[in-house]
Amino acid sequence: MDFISLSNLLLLFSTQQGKIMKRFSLLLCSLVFSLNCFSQALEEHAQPAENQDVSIDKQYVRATPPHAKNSAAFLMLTNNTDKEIKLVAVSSDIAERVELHNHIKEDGMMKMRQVEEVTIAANGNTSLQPGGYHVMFLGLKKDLTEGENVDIRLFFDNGDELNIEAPVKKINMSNKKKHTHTH
Ligand SMILES: [Cu+2]
Repeated sequence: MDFISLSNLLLLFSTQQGKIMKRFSLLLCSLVFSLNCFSQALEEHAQPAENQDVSIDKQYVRATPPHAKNSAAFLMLTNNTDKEIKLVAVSSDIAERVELHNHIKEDGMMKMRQVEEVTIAANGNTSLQPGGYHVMFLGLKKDLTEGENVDIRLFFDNGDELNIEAPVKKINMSNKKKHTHTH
């Protein structure tokens, strides 16, 4: 680890919560002291997978045709705690606005609606997927081409913030005609 990445790490960790600081000192412990020290500390501080309350996977962003105004991101949220956690906001540089949306059936039509939050049950998971919850990008600043990555920041009601990188993928939108977008 060179000096720059170490100082970046320090900067990153100094903005996170105490729990992560504990993780970091744990990491230092393993570097400075013996493996024995590390395994002992690990038992004391045993935490859920991925060292965080919510883990994210299967994330991707829908590729767009040229000059498209909107797109969406999909992912799976897993709650590693025994308390309910809510996803309350999302941000990204790629669009003017980023909102949480759901699809609802109204008058026999599927429509998109903005929602305040997406709940992840204790020790459960919630999928954001086509036809259901999604992260909506409104007013895209550029075309989204397959193979690119999009930086997305997720905010949770427990104060946690997660940065993820989501690959841009083409999605079969064969049922697109049935959807009406209302904002
Ligand atoms: Cu939407």
